[in-house]
Amino acid sequence: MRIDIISATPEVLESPLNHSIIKRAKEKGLAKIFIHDLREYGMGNYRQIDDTPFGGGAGMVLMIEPISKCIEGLKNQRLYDEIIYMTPDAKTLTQPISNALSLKKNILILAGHYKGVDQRVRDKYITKEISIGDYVLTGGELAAAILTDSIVRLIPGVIGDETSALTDSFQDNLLSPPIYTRPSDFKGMKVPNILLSGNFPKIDEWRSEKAFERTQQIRPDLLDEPSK
Ligand code: 6GU
Repeated sequence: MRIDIISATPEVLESPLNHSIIKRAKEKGLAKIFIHDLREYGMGNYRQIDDTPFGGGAGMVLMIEPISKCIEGLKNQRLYDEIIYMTPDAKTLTQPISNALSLKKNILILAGHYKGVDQRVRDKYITKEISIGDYVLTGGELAAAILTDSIVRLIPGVIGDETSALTDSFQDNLLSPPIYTRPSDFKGMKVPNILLSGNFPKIDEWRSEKAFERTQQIRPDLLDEPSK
């Protein structure tokens, strides 16, 4: 799978997408991730990429021309299954969205910045808009990194233990049960006996119970949603 990301501050994307699991996925050739610096497509000597909004108001707006040049160039080279714009004024990312995107071949992600992008970019190029939650970030870069991370880890072979991506919180509308590792007794804080018992059917049952309890306490809303 190939993911292209367009950003006005590509440095912000470098570190989160060059670590541990994502880094290994790239090295194994399971995910190809390319970051494009919008500034390289900027207008004039100053490589301008943003301007003040028509009609007035605070903040700067990313211009359509640099984005258009960048997107058209990429679209000429391959067919994109989705062109995604990261913006807080969109539907919130959920696990089923990441699951669906992980099955695609080519995805293009535009990270918004400043006040946002010219509406005509959205009208002309964008096939999907995604927010990562009901709060505002300074730019869409971290949101793009989060979306990319959530997609790439689902690609078969990326996570060593094939079952682990499927047993995550949210894959079955349940939060994960508590987990423990050595020592079994930390200053009197003991690991539940059942986990030391070797009785795996009982352990599974305990984990299901705890997952349900935790979900009821922390995210009862998940129990009302249809299973995905
Ligand atoms: Cl995608 N971008 C920004 N700037 N803020 C956000 C967001 C995206 N999702 C939640 N907050």
